[in-house]
Amino acid sequence: MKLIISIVQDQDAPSLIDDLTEKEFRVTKLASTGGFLKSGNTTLLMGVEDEEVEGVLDIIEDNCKTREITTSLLSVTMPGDTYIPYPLDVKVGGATIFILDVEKHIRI
Ligand code: 2BA
Repeated sequence: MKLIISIVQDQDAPSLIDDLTEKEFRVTKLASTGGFLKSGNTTLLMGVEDEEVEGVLDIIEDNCKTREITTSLLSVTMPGDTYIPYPLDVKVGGATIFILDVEKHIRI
């Protein structure tokens, strides 16, 4: 068994979860925050059999899109402690996925 941890953009999460549950995959949704942009994203936990991993990856690929966003995250420090927001274009990936071996899975 594998644990798939998938960090996706909030906009893509509802349709992705719908498609996963429709195919009878079990999924847990966590509200998360990206360390770089400091804005919300969604982390999904999915415990699946080894042979189901590829199917889950296909569903993620179908639902999650790469987007370019402009953020004013960076700031330029000027003399006198003045900060000027500096626009920055960031390409946020469709999904960041980690696949881990599961030693034991128990449902009580
Ligand atoms: P954030 O950390 O908010 O990152 C958003 C996007 O900003 C990233 O998209 C990447 O394009 C850019 N970025 C991140 N760190 C950067 C840095 N140090 N310098 C320049 N640009 C940087 P993605 O790579 O698609 O990541 C989307 C979200 O997935 C991340 O949100 C984070 O929440 C998560 N993530 C990505 N890689 C991760 C990793 N190795 N470990 C844990 N979480 C990760």
